Amino acid sequence: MNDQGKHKFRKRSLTVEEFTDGVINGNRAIIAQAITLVESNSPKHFEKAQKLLQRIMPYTGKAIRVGITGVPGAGKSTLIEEFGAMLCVQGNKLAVLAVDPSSSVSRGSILGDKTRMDTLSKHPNAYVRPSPSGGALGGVARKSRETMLICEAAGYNIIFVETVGVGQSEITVRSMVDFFLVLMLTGGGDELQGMKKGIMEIADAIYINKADGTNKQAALNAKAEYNRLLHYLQPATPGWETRAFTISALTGEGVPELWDMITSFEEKMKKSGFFEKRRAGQLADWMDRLIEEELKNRFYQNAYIKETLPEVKRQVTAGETPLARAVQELIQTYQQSDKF
Ligand SMILES: Nc1nc2c(ncn2[C@@H]2O[C@H](COP(=O)(O)OP(=O)(O)OP(=O)(O)O)[C@@H](O)[C@H]2O)c(=O)[nH]1
Ligand SMILES: [Mg+2]
Repeated sequence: MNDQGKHKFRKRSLTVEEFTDGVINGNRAIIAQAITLVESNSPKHFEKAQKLLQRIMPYTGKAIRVGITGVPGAGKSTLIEEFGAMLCVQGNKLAVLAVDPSSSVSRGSILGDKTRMDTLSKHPNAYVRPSPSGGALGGVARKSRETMLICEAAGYNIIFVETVGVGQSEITVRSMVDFFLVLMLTGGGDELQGMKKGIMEIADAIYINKADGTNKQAALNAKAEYNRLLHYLQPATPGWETRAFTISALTGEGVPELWDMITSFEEKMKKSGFFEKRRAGQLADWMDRLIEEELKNRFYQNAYIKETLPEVKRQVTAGETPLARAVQELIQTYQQSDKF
């Protein structure tokens, strides 16, 4: 665990009331501080952050939450910039967050390159926040989830959660958004590969980006191919048909239609009741995940376990103790020692 964040409060720290009022009034400086608070790993900040989250709860949940993924270079930043600018001009308030477990301050996170979202991050209606740095996916995602709630309470009516398309983080982002958008590229010849099947199964829409210039025809072909494949897959959202489209983040072609689709999705899902049902399910899943994580951390951080685990492991691998019995004994001793 790093305790970065601990030293960020040099000024007098705000009270929970001040945080709450500032967030609800959309005060950008306070929103930023509130996010730093929920991102902190210090137990003291944790308490305060939870109190803040409790207070803002009635103001949360009203935004449409959109997940955006795609391999590096797929055009996520370019699309968010273009799409985001359009939404802000229409009077929406947009928050752009990121989930990037591998990011570190030195290496720069996906949204660390704010320069690539230059126009958007300067727009008064947009709030762009890079991924919390470092740590395991679970921790990063929890923080992003809480950041999302802060943004909602601050009046942002559209939330984008960006993640880079490299495995587990996509599933995690899927579990915190209403609509999940996957950006794809043409070529590579692996359209048919199983690797992409997994991602197609959690997508609400697939967009073949860079459908411009000489690449346009290839993009149209890829779209047809994806649509053929999607036909055989179970849609990610019951009552919604996941389809493939072409788009150009660079020229903006297809961007207005993307928003039309997201709004019709929202309308349809709210009507069917699945919108609320999914959100409730997501919360229940997150709760299970947090419990698992918390229990696991407590176990491995327990002084007795830390001390004896290597020896017990040695006994098991040497064939001196049966595995299940060793585990049972460890847990029992942990439960007893944890009482103190
Ligand atoms: N021709 C064309 N180029 C595009 C389009 N969208 C993005 N690009 C270019 O593709 C490159 C990568 O785009 P980014 O938006 O940085 O991609 P990304 O998905 O954010 O990439 P990472 O941040 O590395 O994960 C840039 O040089 C963009 O200018 C498009 O629609 N058409
Ligand atoms: Mg990017």
